[in-house]
Amino acid sequence: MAFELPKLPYAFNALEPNIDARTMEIHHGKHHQAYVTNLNNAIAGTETEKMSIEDICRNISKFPVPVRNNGGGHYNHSLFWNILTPNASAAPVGALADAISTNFGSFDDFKTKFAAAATTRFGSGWAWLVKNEAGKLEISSTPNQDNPLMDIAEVKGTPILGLDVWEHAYYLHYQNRRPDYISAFWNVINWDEVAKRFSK
Ligand code: MN3
Repeated sequence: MAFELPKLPYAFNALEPNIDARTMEIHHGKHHQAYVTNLNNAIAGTETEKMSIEDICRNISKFPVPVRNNGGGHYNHSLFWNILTPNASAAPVGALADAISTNFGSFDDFKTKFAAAATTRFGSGWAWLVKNEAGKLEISSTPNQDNPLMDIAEVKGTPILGLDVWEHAYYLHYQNRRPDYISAFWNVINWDEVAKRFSK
């Protein structure tokens, strides 16, 4: 079965002023759609069509570059839309909050370290909060559309929070001010969804 563009769980303008409506519309409808279309084209008529996007990522070293770029693009953006919300709480609670404090010192320390990973990713890529195989939290960043599920990733595990730092994610509103976009990201995080991914 071919992969499909997931519906955005809120309106294009729902994340204003943190992420503008025009950016959301193009990012979801054009960029993410292109990853889905190109992934489907890259795997058409092969056994890969029967695989989940997670399993494709876990075995990505066996696939050609178009599957890595577009499969990663599809997985990453599907995660990204779901960890954003117009009804954000300021900070996580419960087991996730405890794990963040244990691993990074405090929630503020975590934010500083995550923002540094997002800011210093050269060119296009993503910053991640990862639950590794030992169940511990790690911060990482990946180039292009790679992600921590991939067998080629430096830090491997399950991504539970991700921030797209490609210019297409922020340039219309923030131009070259990536740090301002990263600051705004904290206002629109769906911590319930991140906690759900953490507890899995
Ligand atoms: Mn993107």
